[in-house]
Amino acid sequence: MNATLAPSSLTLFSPLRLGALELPNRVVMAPMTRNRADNPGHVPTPLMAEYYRQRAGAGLIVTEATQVSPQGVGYPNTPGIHSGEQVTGWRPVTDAVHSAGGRIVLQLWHVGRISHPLFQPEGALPVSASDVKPRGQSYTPQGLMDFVTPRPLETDEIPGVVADFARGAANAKEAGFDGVELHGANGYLVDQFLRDGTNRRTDRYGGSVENRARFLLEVTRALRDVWGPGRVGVRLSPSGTFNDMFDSNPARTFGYAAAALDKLDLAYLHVVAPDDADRRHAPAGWKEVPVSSFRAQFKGPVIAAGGYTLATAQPALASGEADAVAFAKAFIANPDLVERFRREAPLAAPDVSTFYGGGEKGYADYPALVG
Ligand code: 8OZ
Repeated sequence: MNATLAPSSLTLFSPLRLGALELPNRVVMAPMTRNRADNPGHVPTPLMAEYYRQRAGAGLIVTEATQVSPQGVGYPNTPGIHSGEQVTGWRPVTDAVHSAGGRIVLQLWHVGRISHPLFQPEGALPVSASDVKPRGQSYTPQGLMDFVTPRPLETDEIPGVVADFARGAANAKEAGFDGVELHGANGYLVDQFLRDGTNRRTDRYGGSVENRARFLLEVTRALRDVWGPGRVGVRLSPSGTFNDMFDSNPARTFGYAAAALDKLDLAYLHVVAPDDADRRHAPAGWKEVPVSSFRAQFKGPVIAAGGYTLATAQPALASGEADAVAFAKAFIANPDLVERFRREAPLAAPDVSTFYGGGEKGYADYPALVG
């Protein structure tokens, strides 16, 4: 087991081994889309290096979701990991975090149907598991537009998409990351294959839970082949309703996925807990799946995410629900979050208007308590 202390004596400040990664504390910086790669090549910028450097006190930084191909883009100004310029642009980010004593893994992403022809090469249709159109709208460069009905990937195209993820993993290695996390959550391509609300396929990637999990497992194995054991994490959101997602039996679907992932030498499983937004948007038949439900199937370390505070994270560790806890909004406004937690200092409130895009304001200008 990863934990060397009895669960009851664990705190957020206890060290933790996640596969091959050694964390000095259990406070993880959650992946957050910040839309600052504001250039035509979707190249990470020096400002991004400064933003991540400021947050190197985290036990582990998981970067913002990063597309593995031009087809995988679905929002303005998100960074990629498919071109040489992007690899060169990420290098100052990993160097800055490492020089400041931190660890950083890159989150690999393909949005699938949560794209729009305006983001796609030659205005093509976005791809997905099946032709199921999400309700809602896309934030295109020309403003909000209704989502479109995606084009189901042909069976023989799927190895090419798996290869895009593998190339992203190899590029992440070249850029100096400590590992990669597969974005299998929040209604993007991997999740679109996994859940039966978006997967109506009749080939070996659809139907049974074994078939729906095949894409997730093929991609994860490809990442493991690039990185070796203990340097690949996977993020899942079993209760998530964001991006119009639904599964008729999430405990079974995600229980199967967790058990299969248990055999793939992961660094960790990253589970998004149900939150109030999921409950508000819950369709008929929605079932909440607690983070702790996967402990039986997945024996490795678990990172819990989704609305935790210092007050709720400590019991989550002490009870054995999770081995580490990821914080999102708190890390936006408190670059030295671990230190603030340690001192039980008050937290600064983030400015929502600068979450998604803009420059330095509301991004790299939140002060630390000291220095
Ligand atoms: C908020 C806005 C844009 C993208 C996710 C990558 O939900 C995202 C995302 C969140 O995982």
